[in-house]
Amino acid sequence: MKKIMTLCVVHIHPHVLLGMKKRGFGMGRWNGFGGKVCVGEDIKEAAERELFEEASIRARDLERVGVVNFQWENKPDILEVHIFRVSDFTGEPKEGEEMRPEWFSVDTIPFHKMWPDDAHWFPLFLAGKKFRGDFLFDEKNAILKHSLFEVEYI
Ligand code: 6OG
Repeated sequence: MKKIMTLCVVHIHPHVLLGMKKRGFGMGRWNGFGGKVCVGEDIKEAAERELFEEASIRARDLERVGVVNFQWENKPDILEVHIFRVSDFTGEPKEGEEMRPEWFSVDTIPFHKMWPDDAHWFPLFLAGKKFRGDFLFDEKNAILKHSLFEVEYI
């Protein structure tokens, strides 16, 4: 089954805002803010809602820049994650039940404490490119196979 998800990375150069996931899927990793798309909302609305729920900020400028599919060996689910760049927002990032937000310099992004796919697509993201990709993981969340390419339109 395919699950549509969102992921917002706030990028105000030379910094990005990431959140430490405190519970559930991806716990203990830094990531952007996002989650599942609910019935009755479009993907962008879901991205805005999740950003507010997890970081207490409202996107003023967000653009979809990537779509990446994640799959695990011997598992039927496909996560189709829509990645957004947030270049302007209102409010102050605040810790919530799920995420602890923190600013990082683009030179010191903590890839060793992030999903392993991030080291692949973040350079494209930071360079302002649009991209599509597919990643296959094993049961220990190591990448078995991947493809990633830049696109003009997303
Ligand atoms: P909840 O389950 O908390 O949403 N997500 C991933 N993000 C990255 N960078 N890499 C992955 O590789 C990911 N798999 C899922 C999508 C989970 C959040 O985690 C993202 C959502 O923003 C496997 O509702």
